[in-house]
Amino acid sequence: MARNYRIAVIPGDGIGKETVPEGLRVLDAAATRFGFSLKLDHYDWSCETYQKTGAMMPPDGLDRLRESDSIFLGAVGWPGVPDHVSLWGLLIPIRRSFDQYVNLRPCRLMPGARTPLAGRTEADIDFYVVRENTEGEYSSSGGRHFEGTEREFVSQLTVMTRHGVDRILRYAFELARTRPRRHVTSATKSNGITFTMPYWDERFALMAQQYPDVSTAQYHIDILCAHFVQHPDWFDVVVGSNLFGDILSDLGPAVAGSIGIAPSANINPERVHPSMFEPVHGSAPDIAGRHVCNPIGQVWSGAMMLEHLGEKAAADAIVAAIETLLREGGPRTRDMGGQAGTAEVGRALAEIVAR
Ligand code: GGG
Repeated sequence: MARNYRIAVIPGDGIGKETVPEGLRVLDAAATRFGFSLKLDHYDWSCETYQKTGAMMPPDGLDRLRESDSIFLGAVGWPGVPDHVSLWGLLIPIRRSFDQYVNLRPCRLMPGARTPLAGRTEADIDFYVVRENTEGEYSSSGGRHFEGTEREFVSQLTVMTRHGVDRILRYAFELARTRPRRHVTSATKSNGITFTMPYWDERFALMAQQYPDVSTAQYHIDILCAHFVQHPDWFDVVVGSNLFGDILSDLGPAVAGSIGIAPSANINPERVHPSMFEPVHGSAPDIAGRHVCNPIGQVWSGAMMLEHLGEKAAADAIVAAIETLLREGGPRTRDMGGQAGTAEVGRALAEIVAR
């Protein structure tokens, strides 16, 4: 049977416009080698769209995306448009409308990558951050009150539903069962935040009872950040709320050598809706337009997309190509100590995948 996949492509802002073409180049090489095809629908939605039209995407944007098997996204955010406007205008509506409640973010020290942690090897840094992706601290509930007066104050609600907490915890435990160590760490801050975080802890303890074969640990987010740096080998699957998961999944790749290589998947595990694949990094206005950014996070996100689509062999070939390139001293961008441009790395990866 012909394997054809329809992919919505949104480069977005800044370096997203430079990394997405390299991601597509490598996906194209994988499609040719493994005998499937990708039909691409290109959408130029970005902060520029917002500046021209007052919205990050057109009114029928979500309906258009609904037609796709997956969404391949670059980065969102650009100076001149407040970050919360761009995020809530594009990324968050997609995550929420398509119930992409899992944000899966692998953190691995790749062969040949340089960790800032002295003496650490590949075996020491290899874990997943599982971030809750549709509720928690990212809530639109709150307000600005007594604006412009001395009594001015702002508030924002954190929303944790039993349904939302349980399903992300279950995903983390199920993921742990697929891994040799079978260990889940939970991140909260239950001493300072007295309703939502203790509730998460309670649900975590109950979920753990259903997985006696999985060991667990629980830390406050502050000391957990310290442990990421001092003891990255303690971690296997780390599950956290929307905000804590976001923070940990920048810190994780930083200890693994570069946030430029970190991929992520926004997954609707039930496959009722399309899932979305994007690098962890943002639009990086400081280096955008210079074609020096690292495309590996985008390329690796493409591998996660193929795995989700059922093209496991092609996904594995892309990850193996990244490992080969880094292990064998292939071209690398400045964030990894090299001098290569974005396209040079993309071309080298596509060449290895095609072999
Ligand atoms: N490619 C990821 C990206 O553009 N991130 C922008 C950002 O600020 N994301 C926040 C989030 O993931 O919640």
